[in-house]
Amino acid sequence: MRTKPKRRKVIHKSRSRTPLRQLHRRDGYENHMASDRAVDRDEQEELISRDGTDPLSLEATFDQAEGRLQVPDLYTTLPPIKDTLTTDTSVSQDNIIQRCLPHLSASGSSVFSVNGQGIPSLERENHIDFLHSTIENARYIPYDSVRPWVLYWSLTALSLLGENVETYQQRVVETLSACQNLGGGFGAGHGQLSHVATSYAAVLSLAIVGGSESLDMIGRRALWRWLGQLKQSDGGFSLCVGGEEDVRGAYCSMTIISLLALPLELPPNAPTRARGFASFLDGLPEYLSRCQTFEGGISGRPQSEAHGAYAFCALACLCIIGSPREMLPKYLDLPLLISWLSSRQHAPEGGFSGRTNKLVDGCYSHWVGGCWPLIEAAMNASQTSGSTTTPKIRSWYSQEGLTRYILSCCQADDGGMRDKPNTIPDAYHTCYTLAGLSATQHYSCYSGTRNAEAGYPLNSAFHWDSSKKGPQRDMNKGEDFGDARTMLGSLHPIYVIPWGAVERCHGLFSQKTRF
Ligand code: FPP
Ligand code: K
Ligand code: ZN
Repeated sequence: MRTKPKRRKVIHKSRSRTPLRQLHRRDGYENHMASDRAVDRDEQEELISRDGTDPLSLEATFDQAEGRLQVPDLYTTLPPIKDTLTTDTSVSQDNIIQRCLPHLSASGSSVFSVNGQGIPSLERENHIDFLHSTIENARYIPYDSVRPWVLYWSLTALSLLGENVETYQQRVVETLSACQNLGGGFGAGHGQLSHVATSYAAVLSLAIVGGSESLDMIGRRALWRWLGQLKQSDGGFSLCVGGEEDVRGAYCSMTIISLLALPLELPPNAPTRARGFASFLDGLPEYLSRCQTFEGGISGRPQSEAHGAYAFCALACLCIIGSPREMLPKYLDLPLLISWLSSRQHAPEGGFSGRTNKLVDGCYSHWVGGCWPLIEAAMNASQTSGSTTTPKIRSWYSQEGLTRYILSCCQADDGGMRDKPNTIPDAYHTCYTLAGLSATQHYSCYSGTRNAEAGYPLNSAFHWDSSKKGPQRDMNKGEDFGDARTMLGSLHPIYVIPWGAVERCHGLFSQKTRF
């Protein structure tokens, strides 16, 4: 176990912490499924009276912003067009802008050093410390419902930060052995019902730490039989036996099936065999297609609201079934999807929201940001066979904006990454903000030539390559806007684990297509 290094806090600006930070500092564990601890209206009013300044007045913020000249206006000024109708939604949006502006203009980060362009440094050592202690704390009761997830989020984030996570092999195997059920799959803890999301997190965690013991402990035959019970007659998958169904079920199931090279044919006990299904793939792309909404985004189930997290699940699942160039245009209205995805990035905040009329949140750096490489791969289809490093379609979102949001607004003072300023950092947001930041630094490219190749039939996900874009290089502008110290490792665009972990898993199991 590493010893805690000395904090390298650089006090860059003469300002002390803003009252906002002191007022709303709370402790405790937050996972994304809990409601966000946003500063609400009452708190805003309390803040105005204590501080004596109105946080909704731009001037008050800007007068104190010493470094603002270094930051482009796009990230320091209000959007040029404002609807005059005031609603709860518009007030929340106004408030979040005011919470982000001091951070974006480099006046709010009292503890981070900023570069010449007003972008704070990545507080690597603090985040590493935060993640190691999160794994350490995962033994306690509050983590009972998310333990495999906490391992996955922490291990993925530590890998991105360049830490060697093999040291966790033994502990991960022990923890997850207790979660595995004889009837197949993993629950969140000992004696808990198997769930496809915890099974996904468990399988990915075992792949990340590596070692023969880790991957060999997975009961593949039981897992295959259990997954057969999740397959539904509309083509999708439920999350647990007899439980709800949404696109997470489809993505998590297909991730497990393809990474572990489980047979695609449904096990004999699968209920949908009686409905004429023979394969896990039957009706699946058509089901995902039905989840695209009138807005162009993708919802958790047909006839529901489009959300970035479900969009990633559906796109990644389609890219497991086949190549992006074949699957995405065939099953989705791509222009409409691109339009909706583009609307997820906000200015001046720079980050992504998960859905229309909602707020930016660091975790969508991955859920929304992770959709883009998959779409770009579909759009670059005609060119990829030539070169993987000079794509025709460069990034369709502002990488600079996202980088600014992540580094300015999502880094908690004492380590860990958060949803937005004044929320509590957690492993979930640390994982997905760093994954999003990493995707601005590396270009993922589909390199396969055809859909089905010899050997295991689901090969598409194993035909991706990664190349470095360079430190914080904006693919569209060709300019550097960050520095090399923010560079992170890269992740596989579909499995969201380090490339080596994917290769290890595929290498082992694609040879073992029989149990
Ligand atoms: C809304 O939360 C969130 C959702 C509707 C989807 C959550 C799903 C995930 C995070 C994806 C899980 C993926 C896997 C692979 C298991 P909210 O209302 O608190 O947030 P919002 O205001 O940003 O929409
Ligand atoms: K949220
Ligand atoms: Zn979030």
